[in-house]
Amino acid sequence: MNNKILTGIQKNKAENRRAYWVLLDPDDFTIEKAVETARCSQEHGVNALLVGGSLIETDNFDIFVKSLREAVSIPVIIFPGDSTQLSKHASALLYLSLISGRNPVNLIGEHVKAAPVIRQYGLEPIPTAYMLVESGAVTSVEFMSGTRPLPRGKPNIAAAHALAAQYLGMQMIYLEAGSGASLTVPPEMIKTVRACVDIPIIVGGGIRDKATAVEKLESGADIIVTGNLLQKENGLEIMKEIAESVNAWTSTRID
Ligand code: 1GP
Repeated sequence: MNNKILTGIQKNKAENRRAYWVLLDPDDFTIEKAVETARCSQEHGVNALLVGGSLIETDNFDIFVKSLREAVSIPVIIFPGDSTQLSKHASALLYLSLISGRNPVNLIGEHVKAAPVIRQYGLEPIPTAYMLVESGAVTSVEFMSGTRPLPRGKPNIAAAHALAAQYLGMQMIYLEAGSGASLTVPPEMIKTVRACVDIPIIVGGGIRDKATAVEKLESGADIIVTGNLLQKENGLEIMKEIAESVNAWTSTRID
């Protein structure tokens, strides 16, 4: 099985480099605008693009991914809300299991539906433990999955989930506050998870400025994700600042 993208992520982590990924939801962009944003992201030092959403209302997923892939050389990775969000044009797919919840559909059901298509497309699936963290209001992921998020004041519960995921063989942890979250993943939770797993940690949800992104890096995140930021008036400027900080990251790991 092809594992080029995961190998690259692991190599980055081994060399103590951090990464910045930008999420493009096909419902939020025309293809032209997405292509322009993708080029600009690459130019400013974004390391990969994610494509997906909890609920996608447009029917252009495949062409959206294909257009981005043709426009940029950084990886275009599917971040699927369900098994319908697949494209043979993607560089890889986050094979997300929503382990913070207890809904079998998001733990294994959608994976079974997607598996034959992933094989047929020759897509690289990256087994990723997706952990939804309480963030002040009901998020799309919480509502759509019918699961409860992890309590934000209980980092030990998050750490136990992450450790279980690592023991099960998952290759990455995604700590998710939810798109547009009012509260981001707490630094204490990232630190506690970092202290007990070796696999790369992605942190996203509600990151809208450089200081917050840096706080996540300092806590031990390997990869920062922003999505909604680009909908802000000065979103591109802030994206540039975050990319600079992430790419300039040199401090010693805290774990
Ligand atoms: C959502 O983590 C991503 O899945 C990004 O969240 O849109 O709040 O940046 P934002």
